[in-house]
Amino acid sequence: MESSSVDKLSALINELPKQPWYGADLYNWKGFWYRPHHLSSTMAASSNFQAKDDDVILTSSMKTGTTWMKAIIPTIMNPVGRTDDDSVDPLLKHHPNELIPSLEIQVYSVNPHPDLSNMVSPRLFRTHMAYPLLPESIKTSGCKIVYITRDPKDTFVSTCHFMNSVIAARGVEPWPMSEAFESFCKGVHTFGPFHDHVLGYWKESLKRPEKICFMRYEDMKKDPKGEVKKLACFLGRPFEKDQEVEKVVWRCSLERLKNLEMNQHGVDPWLGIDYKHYFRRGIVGDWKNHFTDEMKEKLNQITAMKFEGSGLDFGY
Ligand code: PAP
Repeated sequence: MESSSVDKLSALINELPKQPWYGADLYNWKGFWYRPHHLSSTMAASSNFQAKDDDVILTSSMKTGTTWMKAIIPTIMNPVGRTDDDSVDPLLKHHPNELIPSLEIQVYSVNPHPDLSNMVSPRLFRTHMAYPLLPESIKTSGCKIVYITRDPKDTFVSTCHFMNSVIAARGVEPWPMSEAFESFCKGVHTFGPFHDHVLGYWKESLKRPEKICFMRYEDMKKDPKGEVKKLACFLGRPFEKDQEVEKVVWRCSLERLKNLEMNQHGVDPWLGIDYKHYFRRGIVGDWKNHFTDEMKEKLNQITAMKFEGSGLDFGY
């Protein structure tokens, strides 16, 4: 970026509301919270990305099961995902982050006008952008959006573990869960507020179910085969045989991915984060191991209030 653009961006960022989060600062742009290094690329992607009709865009807030989907969507879309030969599975050599590039973390992180002309269609992308911030062409073209969300209590616990592991590797003291919880309840966390993020996609998915497939982590855990079948139909890649679905579910399972060499020892080159941190317990209800009754009541109440009348709940 030219130095005058960098100066303009720094000036803009300095004007934005700011809050501390896990030893760094978050900035609020158009109602959502960002780390400064994600902000410029998010702005560039939001204004410059041109979607194609056959693109698939995976969207989510943070720690809601995105990595699972980053494995499943390419496996559904790639013909080798359904073959019997496991040795050709791209997941053996690539962490799911590498199979479906992030608009803000990868594609637009260096250049605000990247050349995407060599990408083979159908292109797969992911983003943590909230619905109102999505590039216009994603909303108006024929491309499909897959959104994944999760009970906010488990999302919060997953975020705590992930962020404290990430900052520990940089020598930063862990952020106490009680402080992180207050911040989450106020909606201050990367890509949040969680509830606004979820509602934006939920409401749009009700209006345009053929455009947005709204998925929940809990449904995936309960019936992975059924959910993967539905997703494959939505993406225009229905399965012919039950064995194919079983293959996709197994290849993308936490148990398998967690134990692959690449995911145990690799490092994300864009974020400098060990790949192993993306795979933890993967259970529904881990919040019960961390929450007091007051925390449960408080977050449940916020969720009930925010989602009131929307038809959306996490009643598990
Ligand atoms: P991201 O936002 O950084 O991409 P994301 O993948 O959305 O993170 O969330 C990580 C959670 O998904 C972790 O949950 P936990 O902390 O409660 O354990 C992680 O374990 C879980 N996860 C990752 N891969 C899978 C998978 N293949 N199946 C089920 N859960 C998974």
